[in-house]
Amino acid sequence: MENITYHNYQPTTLSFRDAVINGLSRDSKSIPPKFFYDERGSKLFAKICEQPEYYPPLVERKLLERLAGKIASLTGTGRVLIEPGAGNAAKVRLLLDALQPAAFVPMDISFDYLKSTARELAGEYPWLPVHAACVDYTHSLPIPQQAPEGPRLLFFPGSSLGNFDPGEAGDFLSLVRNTVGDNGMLLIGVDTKKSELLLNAAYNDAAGMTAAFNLNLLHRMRKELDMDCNPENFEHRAFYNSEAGRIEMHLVSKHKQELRVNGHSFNLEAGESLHTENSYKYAPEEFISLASNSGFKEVSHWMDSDGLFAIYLFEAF
Ligand code: AVI
Repeated sequence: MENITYHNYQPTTLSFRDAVINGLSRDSKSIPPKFFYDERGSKLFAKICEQPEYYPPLVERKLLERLAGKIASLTGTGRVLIEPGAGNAAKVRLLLDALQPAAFVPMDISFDYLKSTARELAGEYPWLPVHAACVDYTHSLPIPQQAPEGPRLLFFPGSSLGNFDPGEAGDFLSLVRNTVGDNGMLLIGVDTKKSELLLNAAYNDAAGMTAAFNLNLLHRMRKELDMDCNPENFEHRAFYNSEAGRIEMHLVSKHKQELRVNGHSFNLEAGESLHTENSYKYAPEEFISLASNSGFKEVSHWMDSDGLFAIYLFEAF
C-alpha cells in the first residue's frame, strides 16, 4: 500500500537473560516491567484492561471520546501525530477524525505487531499517510524522513509514563520535547492519586488477571531461560506505597528456594520478593510541574467527574 512506509530502527535492548541475571544479583531483587509483554503477557494485559476494578482504560476512553473535538480545537488540524508504544492503536482511532493529522507515526518494539496495525489503519483511514517505526521508545524517538515537515503532536495514553521512575519520566519528557520541537505539543493520559482502596483493588482484581500477568514472568523465565522456577512457589503482591506515590508489584517467594540461570545461582528467602513493577500516580499539580521541568507548558487538562484519570495537553516552551 502506497500510504504506508515501514522503518526498522532495530531496537537493541538488554536481553531477557541479562536482565534476569542483573536483577537477581541485586540486594533488592527486581526485573524491569517491559519483560511482562511476551505474547501471553500482552494477552493477559488486554484481559486486565477488561476488568471492572482496573478503571484507567475505560475512563480514559470515555474522556477521549468526549474531548476529541475540544482537543482538536486547541491543537489545530494537520499536525504530524506520533504515538510511542502504539500497540493496536485503539485509542488514537478516537482522535483521528477530529485531529485530521498530516501523517501518523506509530512506534512499537514489535515489528510484526506494528506492521499489522499500520495496515489496518491505512485500510480504515485511506487519507492518512502512516510511517511505522520499530523502535524501543525508552531509548529514542526517531521520526522517519518520509514524515512531512510541520508541527508535531505526540500522544502518550494509558498512563504508561507511570511505569518510569520520576527521574526517568523527566528524561523521557525531555526526549519528547526535543522530538516535537518548538511548535510541538504533547497529549498524555496519566493516572491520578486517589483512595488506596480503589488503587489496591485495581491491581488485585477478583478474577486474578493481574496476578496471572505478574506470575507470567516466571512462566517466561521457565520457558525461555530454562530456569527451574515454579510459579506455584511465588505469590502476586500489589499495594499502594503512599510515601512514594506508586503501586508496587512484587512476586513473593513462598519458601526458601534457589533459582539458577546460566551457571549463576541465587538464593531467595521465604517472603523475599522480586520487584516487578512500579506504577506512579500523579496529582495534576505534580504532573504539570514535572512536565514543566522538561520544557512543557500546560494548555489544559481534563478529568472525569470522579477524578480517577487525567488527560493533559501541553505545548513546548
Ligand atoms: C501499562 N501500565 C500503564 C499498566 C499500569 O497500570 O501500570 C501496567 C499494569 N500492571 C498491572 N496492571 C496494569
